[in-house]
Amino acid sequence: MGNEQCGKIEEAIQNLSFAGAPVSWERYGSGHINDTFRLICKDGEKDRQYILQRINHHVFKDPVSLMANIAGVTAFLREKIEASGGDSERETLNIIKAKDGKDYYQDSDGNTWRGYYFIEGALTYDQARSPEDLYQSGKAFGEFKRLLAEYPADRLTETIPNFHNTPVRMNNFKQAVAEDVKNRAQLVKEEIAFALEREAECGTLIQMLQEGRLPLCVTHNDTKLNNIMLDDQTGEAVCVIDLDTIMPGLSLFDYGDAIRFGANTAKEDETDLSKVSLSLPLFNMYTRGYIEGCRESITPEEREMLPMGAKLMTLECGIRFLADYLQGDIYFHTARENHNLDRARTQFALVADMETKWEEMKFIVQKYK
Ligand code: ADP
Ligand code: GN1
Ligand code: MG
Repeated sequence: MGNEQCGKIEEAIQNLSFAGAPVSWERYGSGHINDTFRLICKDGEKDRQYILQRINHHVFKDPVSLMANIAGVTAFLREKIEASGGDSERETLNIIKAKDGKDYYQDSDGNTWRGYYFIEGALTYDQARSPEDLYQSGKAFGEFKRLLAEYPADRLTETIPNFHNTPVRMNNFKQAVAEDVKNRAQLVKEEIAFALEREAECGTLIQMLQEGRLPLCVTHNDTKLNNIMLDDQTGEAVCVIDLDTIMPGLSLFDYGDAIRFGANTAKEDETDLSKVSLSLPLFNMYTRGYIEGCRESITPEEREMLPMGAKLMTLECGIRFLADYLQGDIYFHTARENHNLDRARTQFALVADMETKWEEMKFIVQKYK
């Protein structure tokens, strides 16, 4: 894709402190919410790359607090990385300041833009190339939990309240079914029934939190494989990215969302549902990496509930996609007709497959102490 106008992109580039002269930019990545660009600047003889993003303010209503969350967490991680002799330019996101010293730039249309140093020599993947990718990402998200265990969670603003509150998501879904603004509910009766049959389970984890049986942690909340940068040479996880939804939450949200996306044998929007299944080797490797990364920061009850985390995050994502389909595709970026419906169907197929593999999943999570 060539250079593309996106709102006030040139205004944003002028107002963020990128080194050198901007030469070109292109859309980058496969996220469903923000607009991401790779920007190239010429700095003397050197070409410098940056990430430039426009934050979706329909989804993130308070981008200023969101950026304060990211600035706080990345500063905290930077100190930890440097104290252990790591490379803080690669192992955490580094914000490019705006020319007025802020961590973002708000354009004259009210859009919020941010820049990051481009992490060189590493890439993200929409699907695992091998179980090792899952091991690496599990370890990185486990370490992320462990490192942030000491982060003062009261400094974080809840960027999207009730983000992984599955019962609330279920209620929103039921409302979308009842309102049926696009008259689509009749087309997806089976999918709606599939979700409603599982309503009683939705509150399992939130209830355990309320009873004090699961701890509230600092969580990432969007732990897709494509939110981990893997080193081109070694294949090792370099950096956890996409920090927009860092909030207090349950570790099971992070673990579960990663399994939902990374341990699926098919893509999130695959239309051939016979390709969708939970890969037990991928599930096994992510679990091993995650428990290793968490070390002592994971409790026995958290570990025991890992399969439920995987199932509920998959079900929840499915009902979010289906609700968006019913509402006329207003939340997630879509690239084709029925895109959200296709996504919902893969999630439900994956839930159904997890139900058949439940005993194996339970066995695997108990293997790693
Ligand atoms: P979204 O919220 O749209 O998923 P991300 O922050 O995950 O946005 O960025 C989209 C993609 O851009 C990522 O999957 C990754 O490939 C790439 N990316 C993001 N940040 C960086 C960075 N600092 N360096 C290099 N690539 C990055
Ligand atoms: C969105 O922005 P992206 O693509 O990383 C969504 C996640 C979903 C995911 C499904 C803020 O993530 O919650 O799990 O799509 N992010 C937000 O792929 O809603
Ligand atoms: Mg992302």
